[in-house]
Amino acid sequence: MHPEFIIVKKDAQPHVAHIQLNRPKELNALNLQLMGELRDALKELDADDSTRVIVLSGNDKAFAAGADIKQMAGKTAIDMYNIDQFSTWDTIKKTKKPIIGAVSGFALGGGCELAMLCDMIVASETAKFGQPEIKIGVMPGAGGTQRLTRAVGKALAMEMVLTGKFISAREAQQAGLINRVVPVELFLEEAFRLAAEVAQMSPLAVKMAKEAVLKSFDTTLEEGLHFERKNFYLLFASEDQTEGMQAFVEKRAPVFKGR
Ligand code: CO8
Repeated sequence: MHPEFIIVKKDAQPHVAHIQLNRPKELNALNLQLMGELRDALKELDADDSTRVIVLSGNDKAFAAGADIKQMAGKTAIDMYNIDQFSTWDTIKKTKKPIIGAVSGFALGGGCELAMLCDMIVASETAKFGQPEIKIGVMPGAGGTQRLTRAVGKALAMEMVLTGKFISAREAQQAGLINRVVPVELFLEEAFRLAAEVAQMSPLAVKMAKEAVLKSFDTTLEEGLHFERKNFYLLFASEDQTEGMQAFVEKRAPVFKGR
């Protein structure tokens, strides 16, 4: 089945896939179908050996302006419970390969939360990040109170969540929410440049390193260090470790295979 609300290019660049959110008239509002399509595409790319890194973008005007308010407006608490849309988010969160968010324009509500599910974020100068749910009588539900607070600290997170204030790409970078800001005509190019850099590394080491960095968000330092050490040891069972170290000794570029 072809997705309707996303565009997937598996080999947008060697070893780099591109998923573009594609509901431009609705500013890429995240309805249930779009989120299901995104989940399925990420699952497929995660299982595909030729893909090492995934770039997730919207368009120049919007990464995503949030969950689809029109779809949610008439729902009851029991409807929301039964729809269980967060199981989709939980599956997306389990993607092992790195996802680079390429954000331009609005990244609001669920859109900001989706950007924060990415492992790195490249933003255009026009990007605006915000959790405006408070203005429509609710609050963030897909990690906005947790990931935002961990990224930017309590003071700014509380202000954004309680007032719905947007922050610019520059403010987001200063606060530690995103990796870099570039002119709007370059944001995709820069995201792909970063993706290409990561795609040159051992894909096994990249996945295990991502897993270990994310572990730091929900465990103690001692347990996190223990987890890191296990993954570190495990990589010594890979051909990529032999190749990487041999290549260093032989003063040549390594050829990693993900084994
Ligand atoms: N849901 C549905 N439709 C939307 C959304 C949205 N979140 N955002 C924009 N649209 C639609 C508009 O209704 C409009 O459609 P139409 O032309 O048919 O009226 C079209 O997109 C263009 O929007 P605007 O005319 O409003 O464009 P502006 O440039 O004037 O304004 C804004 C842009 C400021 C982004 C404005 O559209 C806006 O405030 N949007 C809503 C932002 C928001 O509140 N987001 C949070 C939503 S709640 C949420 O995300 C909860 C997350 C919970 C978990 C996630 C589960 C998936």
